[in-house]
Amino acid sequence: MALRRRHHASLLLCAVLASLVAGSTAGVYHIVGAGKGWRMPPNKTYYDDWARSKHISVGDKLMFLYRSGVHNIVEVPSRILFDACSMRNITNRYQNGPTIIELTKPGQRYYFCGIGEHCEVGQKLAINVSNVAAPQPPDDKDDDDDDAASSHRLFVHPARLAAACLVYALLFC
Ligand SMILES: [Cu+2]
Repeated sequence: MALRRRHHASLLLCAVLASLVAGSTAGVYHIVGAGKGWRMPPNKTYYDDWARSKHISVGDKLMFLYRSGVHNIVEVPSRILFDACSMRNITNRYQNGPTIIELTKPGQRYYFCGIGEHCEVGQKLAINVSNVAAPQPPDDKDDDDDDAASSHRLFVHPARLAAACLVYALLFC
């Protein structure tokens, strides 16, 4: 019984890692808020500033790093609801951190934290999803720490991990 449960856990882990790898070829992962993750920010424009520095397009993924129960993510359909931190008309709610959201459509998206007064102090993110992908960074240019490139670099490691996990799955699952 215990063995069977472990079996399930490892299969699940394999599936998650495999999907991370499969996904990483399709778009760019954006870690929302960079090093701060998803939390009450040091200032009200923190996530605005973060979003402004990014080119986010269809197929990209937003990764919200937070602890379940401490923060969550709600999505609302309009700027008015977003500005008011209003949960009157939520289109999506995510509460198990970390959360990865794949952006499948172009246009404006509005997210904020629905816990306490977190939204009021600036834990909110409005983005514009473009249907044009960011240009690929050329290989022969000096490495100026392009955002897209660094996002990809972050995922080299899980890719290797997943490869190892797939081998494990083939042998033991
Ligand atoms: Cu919060």
